[in-house]
Amino acid sequence: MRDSTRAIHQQQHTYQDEHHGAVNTPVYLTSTYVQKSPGVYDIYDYSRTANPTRTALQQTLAGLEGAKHALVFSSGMGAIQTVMSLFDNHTHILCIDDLYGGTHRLFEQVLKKFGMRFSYVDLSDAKDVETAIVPETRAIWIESPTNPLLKITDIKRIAEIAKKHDILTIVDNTFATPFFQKPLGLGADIVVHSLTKYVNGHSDVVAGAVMVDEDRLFERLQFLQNAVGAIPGPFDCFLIHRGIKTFPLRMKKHEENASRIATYLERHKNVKRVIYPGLGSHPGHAVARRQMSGFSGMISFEIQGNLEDARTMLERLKLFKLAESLGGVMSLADHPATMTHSAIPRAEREKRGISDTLIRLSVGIEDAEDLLDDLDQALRPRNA
Ligand code: P1T
Repeated sequence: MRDSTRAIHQQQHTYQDEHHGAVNTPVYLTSTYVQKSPGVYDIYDYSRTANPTRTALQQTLAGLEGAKHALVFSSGMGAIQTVMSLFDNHTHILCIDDLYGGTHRLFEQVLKKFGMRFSYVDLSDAKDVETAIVPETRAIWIESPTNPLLKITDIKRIAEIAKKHDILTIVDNTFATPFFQKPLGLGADIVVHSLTKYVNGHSDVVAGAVMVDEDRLFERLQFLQNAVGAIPGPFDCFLIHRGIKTFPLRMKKHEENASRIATYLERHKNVKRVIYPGLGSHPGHAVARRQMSGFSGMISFEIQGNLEDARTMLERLKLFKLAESLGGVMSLADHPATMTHSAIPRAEREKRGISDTLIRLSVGIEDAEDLLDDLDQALRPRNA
């Protein structure tokens, strides 16, 4: 089955309603299940451990990611925290030097307290990666494209280095989505997602996922999912599963619109630089072409001027809603320095290139002409 078919049909393969012939997996609003005898039951005993609505979603996600196993969580951060619970307190994690602000906050302000160490390097140079690996390194943490600077990492090459050192490659695939990129096929060991974004796609659920191929790793993560307990409710699972039916269709439109808008911005005189992996000017364009089947719907750009110019432009937008998050059908605009990445100290933020004039767009699936009109009126000079 191809992705567009799988998005619609997978759940009938996972769940067959023998009583009523329902075409969708019902919402099993139950916290517990009757046992035949103490400790004797078929599959389900308690809904933190497993729930049929969740199981059906997990199997569809595994199918889309090309993974053997998937687990879903109450948020992307819940998924990431659970993955980090695989490691002990002496662990060092080597990370790409541009990460979602919340992931950086979890690493620096929570996990460091328990003795874990993190370093941040530009993964584009293999030499830098090799020298940054220390005896305590247990994993390399990649986002590709990154949030918010859309840096591209050659996942296959990093996974080869990681294997040589017997450490895990973990990829946060939220921005690319399984529709455009399948990191397990490139050698990664673990893929994480914020399902809140493109996969659910309607800005009405917060959830996350972890996908793996290896059985032993899956068993350890399944144990941790139950032990930590960051699980989504059945209704959220139902909504995500419903969203997935149009996921491939939506991704094509997100990309088509983003590509037009990136080209428009690149020509605009009030725009200093545009970052979109689909543009020939992006330093990671060749790698992105190789490892992705499309460039997704996120664009970052710097406008001419200062913080006030950025603020004015963002306040003028009408269709693009000024809001955190991304990946929904509705276009959103974000100011990373004061919104999604404000938890990163200013000096570090600026060193990485998250300036006061950086704007991040999550391009939705509206008519591209309307989105271009909105950007056009917002980008006029501040006193015009
Ligand atoms: O919000 P949550 O579902 O917990 O997902 C966290 C997360 C993980 N990984 C990436 C790459 C992310 O972008 C996010 C969440 N990001 C935003 C809310 C944002 O606006 O960037």
